[in-house]
Amino acid sequence: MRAYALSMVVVGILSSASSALAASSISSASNQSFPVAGITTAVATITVVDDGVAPVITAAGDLRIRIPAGFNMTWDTADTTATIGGAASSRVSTSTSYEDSDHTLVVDVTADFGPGDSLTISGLSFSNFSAPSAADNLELVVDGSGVTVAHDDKAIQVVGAVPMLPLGFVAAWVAILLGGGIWRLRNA
Ligand SMILES: [Ca+2]
Repeated sequence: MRAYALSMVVVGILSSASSALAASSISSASNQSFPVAGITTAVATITVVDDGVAPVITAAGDLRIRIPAGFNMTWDTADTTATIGGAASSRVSTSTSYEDSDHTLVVDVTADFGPGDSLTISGLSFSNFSAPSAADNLELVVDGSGVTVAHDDKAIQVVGAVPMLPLGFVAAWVAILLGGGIWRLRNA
């Protein structure tokens, strides 16, 4: 048990050291929360910024944005065209593809990024909110190894659906209760 705890500390130190080295970043415009079984929903604009000194996003490695393993939603794979902006917009293709059972968005990088190059990605959607998932973060992957180099500083979560009464049903009951009250006042 003690050895396990120690190894977790070592892993923690190593992972914080590697994230300190990789200064590329990913940031969604906002947190997003989705109801279970909710409709396909547009992603908040995602901004990716490469390291200001030693860029790591390359034509060979491409750029992947991954929904965490076990998180109960997918990218909307019917949408294969992203809206791309930012200084590095000419260095990627707007045509998207998906991997990893639709958990990973692949953006084809066509030319290596320069120091501090930024990219915005929008016009895509999330789908298949199959069950509740606790708040988590999108992951940025910049080569085929699948290693996460940065986590989104905003959160995603799937929340249990709140049962909704049809509006007409609610309105009818309000009318009945009000009507009953008025009848009682008149007949008091
Ligand atoms: Ca490429």
